[in-house]
Order: sequence, then structure tokens, then C-alpha cells
Amino acid sequence: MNIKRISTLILISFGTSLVLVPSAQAADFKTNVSQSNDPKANILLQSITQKDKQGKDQTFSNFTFVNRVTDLKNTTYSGGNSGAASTDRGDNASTPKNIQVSEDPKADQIAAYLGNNNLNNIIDTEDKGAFTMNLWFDTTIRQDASGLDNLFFWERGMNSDLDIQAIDENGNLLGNLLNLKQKQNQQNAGYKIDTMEITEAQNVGSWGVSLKQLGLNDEQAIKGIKGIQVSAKTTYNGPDFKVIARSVPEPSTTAALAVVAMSALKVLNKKRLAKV
Ligand SMILES: [Ca+2]
Ligand SMILES: [Ca+2]
Ligand SMILES: [Ca+2]
Ligand SMILES: [Ca+2]
Repeated sequence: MNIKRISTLILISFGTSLVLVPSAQAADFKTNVSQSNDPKANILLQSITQKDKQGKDQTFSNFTFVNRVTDLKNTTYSGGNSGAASTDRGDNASTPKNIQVSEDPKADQIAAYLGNNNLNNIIDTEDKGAFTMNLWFDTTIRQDASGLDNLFFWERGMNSDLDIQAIDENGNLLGNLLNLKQKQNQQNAGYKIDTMEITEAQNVGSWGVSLKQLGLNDEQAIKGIKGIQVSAKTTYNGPDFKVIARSVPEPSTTAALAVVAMSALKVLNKKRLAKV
């Protein structure tokens, strides 16, 4: 390896270590819910309205939900306000799959509270609690040409941060960590919730995230991801969150056929060239 090559490598490694964790420049979106008068009752997500890349409002309801949680690392619960991520619901909201709220939930209990469109079934994190968990979705989350975001987060209180990062099918981290910040990027989602953990209704904030913001290249973003890792540090003021993703159908058969046609053409051309 020559000196120039070595110095380039050094520059690259310095370069990457200097890259700051990007914070989300989340695009605004509107949360359309079944009702916003009763903060203790079910609040069902019906659709989301967001501007596409042409600046036109698109309303969509093709969602994909968390169906599995793995690699759960939660601050140990030892009574009182200890521990970190717990399952929580509106005081009069329904109990998903008949699973009662828990201060020390198992992975499948967390999956039940995240895995539906009830924005009043959430994960509540204690103020100084830290956790890491991998969330897996019903269907692959992929980028399409619409310009709409892929992942939608809501946070009760608009007063906590959350870290997210894409993972591959084996749970290996991809792209970059994205720090969703309460102060800079969160917008008001237009409804309040009053859950079992709190005694008064709190405003809910939202973040929209694209796969691009997670640092995936085009190839990775189009291939898509099946899961994300979410985590909170002890300084994040305990995020109380819900996440739902936008489902994008697999690249169409037309597109797949086009690829086949292209390779057939290539073979033909090679044959032609061979004959010349
Ligand atoms: Ca709790
Ligand atoms: Ca909060
Ligand atoms: Ca309450
Ligand atoms: Ca909290």
C-alpha cells in the first residue's frame, strides 16, 4: 500500500469518526384519527396526509405494523418508578390481545402494544430509563418514488428523544443512527392522550422518517428493511412512543419483466456481436 493510499484511508477513517449523528429533518404530516375528544379512549389511526415530492397532498392508510420484538435490553425493574420501557394505554382504551399493561414487559407484550393502529396503546419509558430493542414489521419497508416518508412516530408529552437505526434481516445495524429530537423536529400531532401512567392529558408529537434519513443508499432503500432498532439513553427523558410504517408493495411485475427483457436483449446483442 503506497503512502497516498494510506493517507486517503486515514482521511476516510477520520472523516467517518467526525460525522455527526444527523438529526431528522422530518417532513410534516397530518395524523387522521377516529376521534380526538376523549384522550382516555381508543384513538385509532385512520390515515396520514403528507405532501408528496410534487407538493401534492397524499392521504394513505396502507400501514404495516410491528409484529415482533427481539433483542430487548431494558433497565431492570425493581418496583416504583424504576425500569424503562413499559406497556401503557389510555385509561379507558382497549387492551391489545387481552394483555394487561406491565412495568416489566416481555418482548411479545411490547409487540402487542405497538402492533396495532391504536395510538392510545403505547410504550411508556420512565424518565431516566434506557432501553434498546429491535422492532420487526409485517412487511418489508421500502422506498418508492412518491417522496412520502416510510416510518411514522408519535411521542406523548412532546418532551422526549428517541434514537432509531435500520437493521438488516439478521439484526445487523445498517446506515446511520438517527436521533429524533423533541425540540427540533417534532410537530404537534393534533390530539392528546391520558394514559394509565399519567394523571392528565398530554399533547402528542410526531416525526416522519424516510429510509434516506437512516443513511441507506438507493439500492438498500429500494430493497427495503424488515426492522429497526429503537433505543433511548438515560438522558432522553423516557420516550413514550408508538411507531407505524407505510407499506409499499413489492416492485411491480412490470418492473421485474423489464429487467428480464433487458438481460434478454443483452444476451441477444452478445450473440449478434459474436456473429460479426
Ligand atoms: Ca412505566
Ligand atoms: Ca414523553
Ligand atoms: Ca391517566
Ligand atoms: Ca416517559
